Amino acid sequence: MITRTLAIIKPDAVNAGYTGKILDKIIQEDFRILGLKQIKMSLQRAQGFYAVHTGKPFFEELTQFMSSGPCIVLTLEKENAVDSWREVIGATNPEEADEGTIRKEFAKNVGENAVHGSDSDENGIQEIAFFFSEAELIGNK
Ligand code: FUP
Repeated sequence: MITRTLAIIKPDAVNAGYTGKILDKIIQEDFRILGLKQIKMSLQRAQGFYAVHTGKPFFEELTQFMSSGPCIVLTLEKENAVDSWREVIGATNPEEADEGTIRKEFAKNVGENAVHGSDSDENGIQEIAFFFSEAELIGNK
């Protein structure tokens, strides 16, 4: 089934100049880009996006980091988009990520790990709506 996932190029990767290489990978892997924009989240917005992690030991560091600089947020569409994108990005901790994955290549550590991907179709729909209005999602059929 053709589904959607949210993807984020995180501040570490944007600041390091990896945006072009990561976008190229997205295109090479045949994802259809329905939406793409650069944003800078306030701390409050980052806390809202990661609300599911509230109270976890890494929450403070994570939300500070995600609001520290620019992110590129994308809505991607593909057959089985969530799993497909998670395969391309690799494990949360780059030390555990497979060769050839984005996190293996570009992530610094488990906290500053270059990219985000939704973890289910339902969460993907919610996360996309967190950043994009319907009018901002443009197909290229
Ligand atoms: P993922 O779905 O791979 O992005 O991973 P999680 O949803 O488990 O975690 C979300 C973010 O929290 C990670 F991208 C980075 C941060 N995190 C840490 O900093 N330390 C951890 O031990 C786990 C997650």
